[in-house]
Amino acid sequence: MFDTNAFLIPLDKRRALIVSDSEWGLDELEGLLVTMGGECVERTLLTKHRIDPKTYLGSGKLEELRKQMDELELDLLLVDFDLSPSQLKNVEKITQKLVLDRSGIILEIFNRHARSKEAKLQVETARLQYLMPRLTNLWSHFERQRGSGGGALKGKGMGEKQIEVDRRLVKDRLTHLRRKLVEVEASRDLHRRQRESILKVALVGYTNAGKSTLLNALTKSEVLVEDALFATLDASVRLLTPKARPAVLAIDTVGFIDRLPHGLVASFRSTLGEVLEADLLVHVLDGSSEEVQRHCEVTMKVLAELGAHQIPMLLVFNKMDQCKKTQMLKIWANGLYRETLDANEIAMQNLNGAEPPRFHIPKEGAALFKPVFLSALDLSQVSQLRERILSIFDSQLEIYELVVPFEDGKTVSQIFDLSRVEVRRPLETGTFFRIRTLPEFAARINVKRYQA
Ligand SMILES: Nc1nc2c(ncn2[C@@H]2O[C@H](COP(=O)(O)OP(=O)(O)OP(=O)(O)O)[C@@H](O)[C@H]2O)c(=O)[nH]1
Ligand SMILES: [Mg+2]
Repeated sequence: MFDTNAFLIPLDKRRALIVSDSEWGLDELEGLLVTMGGECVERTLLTKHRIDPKTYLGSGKLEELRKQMDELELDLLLVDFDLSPSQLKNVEKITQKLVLDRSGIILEIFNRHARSKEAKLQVETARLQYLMPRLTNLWSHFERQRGSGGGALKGKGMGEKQIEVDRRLVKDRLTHLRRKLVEVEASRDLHRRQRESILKVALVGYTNAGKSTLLNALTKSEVLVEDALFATLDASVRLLTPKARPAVLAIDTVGFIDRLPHGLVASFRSTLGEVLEADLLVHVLDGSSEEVQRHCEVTMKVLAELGAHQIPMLLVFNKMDQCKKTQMLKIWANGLYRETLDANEIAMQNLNGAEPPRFHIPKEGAALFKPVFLSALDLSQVSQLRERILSIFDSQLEIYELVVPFEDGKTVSQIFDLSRVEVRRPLETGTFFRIRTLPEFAARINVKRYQA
């Protein structure tokens, strides 16, 4: 029996040195490590450095890091870039420490947080693909994990034999996982089709922006909220509450992060397929973060990669209760929404000498609505957001009038499901309805038959 747990990289209580070439990179990596129960003891900010093809950082720099780690008794080197399998091997050789790169730690977190069957299958696939070429290198850690210290295979050269076995096991497991995924995807497509006749709003955004908190507030439900990176890995789907007419589904999605590992993007493409089905994207941003502009750019980029950039979008700046630069943020966000900001307008806003907004987000084609600023913890603000979402949908609804014969109960129930009834009055020939709905829903109800 294959046990993937034997291939977990133990991070609990690790004492780490973190290396990045940006402050935000260090912060983000530290956040990832803390989420996994490790501790960042030392941070190294790289200033100008040349990428060494063999070790990425160069052997001199690595020697220096090793000494520093020995002195501080650190056992994990966490680097904010992706190392090839051979680079990883060389870095471990020089430092004599457990080394993890950006993709490596993100994969460990995804692995720990996957809940649904599908997410588990996707993450395990991505992880094993990542580990496969690195097995030789990480083998000693796994061996310790198994607590066998070699066991029956003890002896010189036995490690290599075990690695051979492991590699074959991993390969078989991957084949098995792929087969399972196809099955799960088929059953999800079925559910998805059943939801076709409902308006959908997907909450998307950088990890930890507050998507799940907002979903809970909008739908009065209890999806897991955590001050952790990647708390959500499954698309949770809930009806807006109180129920809207026509009904609106809100979908919570996995958070994005800068430089998401390749394997993960590929394996989450199907989960994120939910995003592509949405009629509206609510792009949630942590308005209190210094990094809000970069978060916004990353999310826009991933959405474009997924092919979701054509879906209308409403930007929601969350955590305004904690925001220290509200005015700057509003100027920047409103500038985005209108694409350009008049120079006079900037001058009129009292910027106190601060730089005007620099970032520009491409938004090819899709409508971008006037942004909303709120705190997901403030229920009256959330209910205003709900109204806003409904009013955006309302603008796409059309009015139809029809008389449904009394005996056609099926159409009457479809009308209540798929539209908002504004007038309902019994006539001699049947019931008169004035309804508001999407043209495609009207076609599905087949209103033409009974049009007044
Ligand atoms: N102060 C404040 N905290 C908030 C607000 N909204 C969310 N949070 C907190 O932010 C943290 C992350 O919230 P989540 O809702 O889990 O974020 P998420 O976007 O779903 O995160 P992932 O699922 O990890 O991508 C939690 O600790 C929330 O309590 C807000 O408006 N104000
Ligand atoms: Mg979440």
